[in-house]
Amino acid sequence: MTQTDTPILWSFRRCPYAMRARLALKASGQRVHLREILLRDKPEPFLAASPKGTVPVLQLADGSVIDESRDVMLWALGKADPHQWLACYHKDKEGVLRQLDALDSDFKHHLDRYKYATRYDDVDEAQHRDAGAVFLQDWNRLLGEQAALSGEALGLLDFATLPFVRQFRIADSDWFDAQDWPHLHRWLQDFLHSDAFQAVMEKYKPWLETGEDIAF
Ligand SMILES: N[C@@H](CCC(=O)N[C@@H](CS)C(=O)NCC(=O)O)C(=O)O
Repeated sequence: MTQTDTPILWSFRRCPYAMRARLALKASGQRVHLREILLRDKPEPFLAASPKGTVPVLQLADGSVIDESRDVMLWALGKADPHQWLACYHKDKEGVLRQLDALDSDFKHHLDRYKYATRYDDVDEAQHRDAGAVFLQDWNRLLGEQAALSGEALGLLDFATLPFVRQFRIADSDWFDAQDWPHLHRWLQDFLHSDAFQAVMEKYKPWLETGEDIAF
């Protein structure tokens, strides 16, 4: 791939959607030029590529733009999938998309209102924590029955979900760690200590400050 063929990834380190995109890009071996942004100071070229202004955004050399994290994952893994992350998707596409929908809508809804309760008017933090916990409990049960959410091995569903479970834990790690979710705790901790996670969590200065693309 020549330099000019390399896609541009607009990203924000702490965003769980951007994390799942970076995880899939790394797993696929697909190289990109990463541009770190700050959500409070979005660069013009980023907004020009995708006016909705959410990260991640992948800008391809042919001018097309992918601005949904799951589509970035599917694009990268569609190019190369050496660890068979898409096995679950090939087996049951509808089922996987349904689970991603529930994660990105219902679970995220409760996560936001639990973790960032002060940003909302009149939300009951504990109620949203408990509603999120219903998902976590279910994932713990599943992880007691099989090695991964995706089936016998970690795959698309796991790496799409893990960054959000990490966020849920960060809201109150003492409470989270005290829950009787042994399989979920092991699954999350293995991820947090994995080379795969470390590799996508390096800190970069914002592109607006440096003007430099990061070879990612
Ligand atoms: N559905 C989008 C959601 C992406 C998203 O909401 N990202 C957040 C950051 S975690 C964002 O960019 N928010 C815009 C803002 O805060 O201005 C996706 O899956 O890519």
